[in-house]
Amino acid sequence: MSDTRRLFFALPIPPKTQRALVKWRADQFSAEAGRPIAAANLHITLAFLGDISEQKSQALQNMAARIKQPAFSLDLDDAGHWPGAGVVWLGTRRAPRGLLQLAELLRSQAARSGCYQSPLPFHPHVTLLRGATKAVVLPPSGFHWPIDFEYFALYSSEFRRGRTRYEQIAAWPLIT
Ligand code: 2AM
Repeated sequence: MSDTRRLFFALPIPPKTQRALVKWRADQFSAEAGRPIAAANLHITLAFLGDISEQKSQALQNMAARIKQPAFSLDLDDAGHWPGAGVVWLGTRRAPRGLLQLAELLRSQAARSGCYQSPLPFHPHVTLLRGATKAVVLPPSGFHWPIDFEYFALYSSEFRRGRTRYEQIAAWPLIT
């Protein structure tokens, strides 16, 4: 049996906003646009770690626990489609400095611990639909989903019985 887990650091979307987003998404996208992500799985990835050992996970959690980063808010007011990845996403036109700093710190710690980090620029986003490989009509601009983030977390991702499940392993507060 493998003793590695597929892990990532992320900002969870608060449950109330998850529920509201899922309702809004149903009005904005046709059923053919792509596969909707379950409400409980909506998040913003900060750093993807890949399949890593328990030892490496512990070392990264110890580093995460030492991060002192002020809390921040953002407005989900942007939407886009990456047809190659088949992803329809929500993002923000003005990423808060605190979010970029937190992601940069976690990604550099991950890279130093040997976790491959994509050379593509970090683009904070919430994946709304997967399998969206054909042209998609995006919501007209003018929508706003304001969110206050007060903590970040480490998640495991497991694919079981045809479903992706994320489990929160640990969480750390941002400074308020
Ligand atoms: P995505 O939503 O843009 O697909 C769990 O899989 C999370 O980690 C998802 O948010 C996913 O981003 C991200 N992720 C998965 N594989 C990744 C990779 N190779 N590089 C960066 N992020 C990845």
